[in-house]
Amino acid sequence: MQQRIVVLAGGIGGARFLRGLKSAVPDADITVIGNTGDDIHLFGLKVCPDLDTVMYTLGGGIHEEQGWGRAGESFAVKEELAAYGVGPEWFGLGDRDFATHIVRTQMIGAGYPLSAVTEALCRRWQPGVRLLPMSDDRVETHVLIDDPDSEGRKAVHFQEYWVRLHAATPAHAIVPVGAEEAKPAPGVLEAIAAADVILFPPSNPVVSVGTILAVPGVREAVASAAAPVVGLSPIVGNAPVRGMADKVLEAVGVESTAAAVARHYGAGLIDGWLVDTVDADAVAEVESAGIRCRSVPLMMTDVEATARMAAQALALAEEVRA
Ligand code: FO1
Repeated sequence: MQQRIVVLAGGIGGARFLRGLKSAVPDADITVIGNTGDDIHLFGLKVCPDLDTVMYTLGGGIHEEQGWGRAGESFAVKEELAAYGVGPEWFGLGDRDFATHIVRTQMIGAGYPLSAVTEALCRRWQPGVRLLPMSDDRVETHVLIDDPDSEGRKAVHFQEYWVRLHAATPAHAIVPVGAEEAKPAPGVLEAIAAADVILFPPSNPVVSVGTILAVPGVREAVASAAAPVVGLSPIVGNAPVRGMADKVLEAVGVESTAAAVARHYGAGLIDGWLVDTVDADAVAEVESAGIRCRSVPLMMTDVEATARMAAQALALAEEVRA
């Protein structure tokens, strides 16, 4: 029987991992539960960066070097908006990408839920996985930062913190606004319950995987699933492999080490954890927290290296199942 794999994914790291996973197990039935806390409404359009990054990466449309947005992109619409004084200028929406957001917003306006819209968009891109948003309800991650104008604090949208401010100012709290009232999208809990293996890719543990787990019912479903749950550390040598995960880990009081992230998820949630070979010293610490741990190369330098990581994650899942 086809192996059923469920992956809780953020943007670039999750998408690249999925490409390796598909290459490692081309016949597997893969369901991706995508983070929608990074979603943002701009120019009247709904933009879903993480869903699109997964869809474009697996569908062959991604800007490879950048990791987000479309290959062969142009920015005429953005330039025209700027000529009218309409921003924000700090968020790079390209012309090709705009079309996706127009279709999505039009369908949502016509009454389709985000899960149905995502399915429709994937009909074009054929990502080779079933891509589900974590929820059809609006969830928006906000970051609490110092406000230099009032000498107090203010909340900004995650994209403003990440893209405009480059996560350069300390984050005091990360709040997935709307998560408490959100329901898992159709198929999410069913996929988790039916999974043979559940994987946490090297995505951001706070604003990507953490936000998916914040949707009521998802954490409980993962924790009580019959399937082994295995994660791959996004932290290598005490620093994020890419992105600025250390900034948001600090906000939730978690050190930027492979072992600390494993303990943050905890033995109640994950059964296995892969750390990079440079973090081999962390294996004993993770195992003492009740989580089976192995050190293997975790740099996603190309699809082959990523496929080997995915195969190691599946092997660890088999080991904990036994
Ligand atoms: N990341 C940037 O660093 N700068 C951008 O201007 C930017 C625009 C953008 C537009 C569409 C999209 O799907 C993603 C985009 N990203 C951009 C990536 C995104 O901000 C984050 O990397 C993810 O939300 C984190 O997973």
